[in-house]
Amino acid sequence: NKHKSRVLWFTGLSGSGKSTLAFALEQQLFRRHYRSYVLDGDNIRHGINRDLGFSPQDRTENIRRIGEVAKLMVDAGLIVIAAFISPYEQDRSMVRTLFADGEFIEVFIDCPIEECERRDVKGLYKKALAGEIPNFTGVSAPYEIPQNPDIIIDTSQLSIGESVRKIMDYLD
Ligand code: GGZ
Repeated sequence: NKHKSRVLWFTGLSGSGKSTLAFALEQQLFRRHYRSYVLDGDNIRHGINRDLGFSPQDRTENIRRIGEVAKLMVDAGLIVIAAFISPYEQDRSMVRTLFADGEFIEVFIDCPIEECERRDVKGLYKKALAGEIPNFTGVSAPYEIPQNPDIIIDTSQLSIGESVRKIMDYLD
């Protein structure tokens, strides 16, 4: 276990490609015999955080708990990839304080909202724009752009492979 365990914290809009990129990166890390684990809405919001919704307070609590879980997993020696919108700067910097210097890597998954709306993988933007989903990030709830991310990935410009390589280069 000679690699340094850490958390790669993906932040970005719904549909920006966080989960897709997270799992592609996990695969690449696995090939290199690194132990990693992806935390995302599917394994967190349906489980430990199923009592939480999308109000500002609930999002803050969502991110706080995920930060604590990620910390435990980093203590256990894993490379953790956390893929959550995490729209508030204050919540992201709070999570950063849980980790030692260099252990928390903020990755801004930067995709123009027009492109996220065009992809609309789950039809959520359509519903949100029709007023059927309150507090939808980018439509009726804020997304605070990271001011000082460690890595920026524009998924409207880079392929998945190129994006994975950019992150691997950073880790190397
Ligand atoms: C934003 C929402 C909302 C609202 C449901 N706003 O694209 P998805 O579907 O699969 O990912 C989104 C996910 C966001 O959960 P997070 O835990 O990442 O959010 S946060 O970090 O802000 O706590 C989206 C779906 O949940 N979803 N309602 N109102 N996204």
